[in-house]
Amino acid sequence: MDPSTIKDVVLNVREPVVLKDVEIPWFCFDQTLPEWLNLLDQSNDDGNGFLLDCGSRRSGRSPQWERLRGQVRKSMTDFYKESTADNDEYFRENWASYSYRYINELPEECRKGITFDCFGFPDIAEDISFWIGSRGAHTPCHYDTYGCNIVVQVHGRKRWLLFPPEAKLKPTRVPYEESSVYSEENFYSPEAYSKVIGVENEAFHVDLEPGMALIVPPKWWHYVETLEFSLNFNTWIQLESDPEEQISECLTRLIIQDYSKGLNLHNLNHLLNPNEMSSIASTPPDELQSTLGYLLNQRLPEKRSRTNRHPSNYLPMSELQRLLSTHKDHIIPVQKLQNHEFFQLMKLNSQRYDPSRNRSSDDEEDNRRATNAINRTCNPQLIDLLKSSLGESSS
Ligand SMILES: O=C(O)CCC(=O)C(=O)O
Repeated sequence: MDPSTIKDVVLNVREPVVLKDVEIPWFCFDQTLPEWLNLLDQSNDDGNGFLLDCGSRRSGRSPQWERLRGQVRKSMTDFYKESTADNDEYFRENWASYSYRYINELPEECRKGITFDCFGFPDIAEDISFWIGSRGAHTPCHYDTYGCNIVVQVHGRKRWLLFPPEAKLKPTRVPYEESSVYSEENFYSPEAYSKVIGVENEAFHVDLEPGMALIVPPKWWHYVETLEFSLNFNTWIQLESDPEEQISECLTRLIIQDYSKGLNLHNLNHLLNPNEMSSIASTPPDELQSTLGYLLNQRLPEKRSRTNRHPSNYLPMSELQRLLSTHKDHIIPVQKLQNHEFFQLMKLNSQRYDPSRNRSSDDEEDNRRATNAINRTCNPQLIDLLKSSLGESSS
C-alpha cells in the first residue's frame, strides 16, 4: 500500500483498523529490545536510571488513576531483565512503565528513521510519543479529544479494548487532564459485571503485535494494557475539527480552574492528574479567558488557518469500502466482540480485583462531592451546549 492510500484510510475510517505488513523503515525494528534499551541507557547522562511509574497488578473498584501510581528508578536494562524474569518478586505483583514520552528524549540511535512518512504524513517526525511498559502496565479507559491516532507496535504485545464515541460509558473529568476524558469503568479488574454492563455489544478488541499499526478514529474510547514487555510509538494526526475541541477543552479548563481555587492540596491531588497540578495553579484565569476569545475568533471563516490540520471523512462511503476491500490483506478491521466474549474477558480481568484496595481518596465525602460537581458542569454534552451558545453570541 502506498503512503497516500494509507493516509486516505487513516483519515476516513469510522471504525478502528489494523494495518499489517506495511513497510515501516524504522531502525528499531532491526534492533532487539535489549539492544534498543541498552542504547537508551547509554544516553542516560547521570547514570541513575529512569524514573518509572509503577502500579499493582491487582486493583480495587476504581481505575488505577495516575495519582495512585508509585515511582521506581531503574536502568532500562534492569527494568527489562527483572520484569521478564519468572521469579522476580516485585514484578510478580507489580508493573512499571515509562510512558507517554516525547521522542525528542531519545538518542538518535533509538529514533533512527522514525517518521510517519510511510503512513502518508511526511511532516510528522517530532510530534511522536513512545511508550515502554512491563506486563500489566495499563492506561485507564479514556478518549482523546483531539485528532486521530496512529499506534505502531514495535516490540512486545499490547491489548486494546475500544468502544465507539456513543458507547454508554460514564465520562468523568476527574482526574482532570487536558484532552483526555476518562471513563469511570475499571476494565483492568472489574468488581462485577454490573459495573461494565451496557457496553457488552459495543466492544472492539485487538492484541497488537510487532509490526502492526492501529488506527484509532477520533473520540473512540480505549483501554490499553501491556501483555508482554512492550515498546510502541504513536502520533495524533491533527484534524480540521480540532479547533472546535480546543474551545470545549478551554471552557472545561476554565470551570475546573475556577473550582480549584481555594481547595486544599489533598483535594487538588484528587481532582487533578499529576501532570496538571502545577499548570492549573500557575495559569492566570485572564490568560485562559483570552485564549478562549482567540479560539472563538478563529472560528470566523476568514480567520481559519488550515496549517498542519487534515480534513477527515472526505471519501464517500462507497469509495472507502472499495479501498478497504482492495487492500483487505493489509487493512484488517478490529474485531467486534460477541457479548459472551466480552464477558469472558471481564471475567478473566476480574480475577485481579482486590477489595482491600478500595480505601482511597475516591471514598472521601468531600472528594466525592467535588467530583460530582465537576462532572455535572463539565459533562461533554453540556460543554457542547455552552460552546454553541457562545458561538451564537459572538457571531
Ligand atoms: O498505550 C497506552 O497505555 C495508552 C495509549 C493511549 O492512550 C493512546 O495512544 O492514545
